[in-house]
Amino acid sequence: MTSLDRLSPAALDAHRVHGLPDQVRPPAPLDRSAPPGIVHLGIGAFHRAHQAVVTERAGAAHNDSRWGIVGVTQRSASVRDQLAPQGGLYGVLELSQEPDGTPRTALDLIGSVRDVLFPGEDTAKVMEAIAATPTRIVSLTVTEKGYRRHPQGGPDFADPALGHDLDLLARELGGKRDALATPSRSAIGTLLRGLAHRWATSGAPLTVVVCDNLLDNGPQVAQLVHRIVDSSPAKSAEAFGSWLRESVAFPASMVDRIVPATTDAHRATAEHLLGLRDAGLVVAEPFLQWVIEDRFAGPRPAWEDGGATLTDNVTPYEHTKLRVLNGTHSFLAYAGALRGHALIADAVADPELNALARELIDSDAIPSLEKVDEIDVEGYRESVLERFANGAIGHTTVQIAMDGSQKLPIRFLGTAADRLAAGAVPHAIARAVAAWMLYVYTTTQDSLEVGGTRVELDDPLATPLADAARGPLDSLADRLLAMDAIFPAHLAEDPRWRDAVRAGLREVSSWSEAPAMGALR
Ligand code: CS2
Repeated sequence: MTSLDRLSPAALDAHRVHGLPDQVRPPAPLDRSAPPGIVHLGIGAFHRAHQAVVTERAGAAHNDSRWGIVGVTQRSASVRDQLAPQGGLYGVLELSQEPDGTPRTALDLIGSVRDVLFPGEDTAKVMEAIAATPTRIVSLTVTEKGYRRHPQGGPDFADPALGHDLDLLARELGGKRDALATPSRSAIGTLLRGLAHRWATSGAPLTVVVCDNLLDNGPQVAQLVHRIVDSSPAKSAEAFGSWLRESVAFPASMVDRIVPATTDAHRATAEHLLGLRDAGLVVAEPFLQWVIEDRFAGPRPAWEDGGATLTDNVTPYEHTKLRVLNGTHSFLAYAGALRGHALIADAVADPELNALARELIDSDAIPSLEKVDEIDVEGYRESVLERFANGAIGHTTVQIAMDGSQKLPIRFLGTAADRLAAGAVPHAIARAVAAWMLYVYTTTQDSLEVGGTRVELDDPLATPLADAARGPLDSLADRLLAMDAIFPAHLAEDPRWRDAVRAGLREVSSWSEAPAMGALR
């Protein structure tokens, strides 16, 4: 444990008198006592390296202190315990490489987070924060699984966590405040209950900015929210639903920045640069993109002056990013792990995988996209592969491989369906799905080792996936394609798709340079 002082506004002020290194960018000199204008659900590393940075830069550009962020954690109090002693202050360590491989580092100190709440102990405060009049925006990064959607679309009303939260919502809509402090069990439950509390108190308009990797994310979440409220048995649900439709906007947004898990080596690099200990440090590449539909119910930060793009049509940017970047990312994660690559940078440096990644982009992803003048897809392909090659950030294949059952429909299956509808067989996407299948097969048989570590399947559907994966390898594709929680019937029953996935599985199972796949010996 280092003996350095802990980062905080006071420690930084005392420390700055000695001057900060050029690579350290200090926080914006804003009034941190001003009432926060944003509540963010899911204050994980991605939010702190992305929206919170753009919000800080926008505030600095206009000396505008209205947009402090109240962060809400999901599963634990760790981020609150990291940031509270630091007054919300933390660093974003930017890591990249010069063309000759020399590491390039910078450290952004971010002060836009004003408070962090853990619903397990602070639910009433979360509800009050969402309802507070100065709050104009609620944003979310709760990952694909946080919305509790049914695989075939719409809310998953059979989900026990959602059911628990809808009971609490019904109580609040019935005017009972006794459950206000009871924690929700889902992120969308927290959102709904906070909106209900706002409706029941100030009724002030609000904008919900979804920042997760979902297609058409804002409108999709709006539909979920409306369908859930319309299904509520509470007498006042209809009035609440009308308020939602009239006063709460759900613009779409596309977010992009590669943010790996923070390691002790990252923390040591930041401490060496800053001279203070930062328990809330996050790590990122220099690249950052945020494209937001300019449809707000009230005031917003001047995010365009913090690096974001405001537009009236996010869809082409979303589709391009999810299918080209995230689809290739997931392919390299599964294929890379199967071939023993611990890092994405190693997987994309593997000549065979690099060629297959390019084939996925050129043969399937790009042809499935609507052509728009604003996006140079070939240039985007090169920039994505170059970003993946950034070995300085240490982005692991296993981190990206997480939650495949939630990511496949968004990153692979939409592309596959569009290509089949166009009369083409998406062989590259089928190969990527096959790599995921083999990843499921080997990890659930406890026989995949990457970087000297046994890999476990980290997925909300890990149990049914393990059940389906059990059995002979040559019928694995049929067993997994039969899972309607992942594969829609129109796709799973298409013989062209089935044949392509089976062929893909034979191919990836034959990779001789795959030391990692013990199960196939
Ligand atoms: C990654 C994304 O973990 C993953 O699934 O593909 O987090 C990716 O790094 C971001 O979407 C990049 O913007």
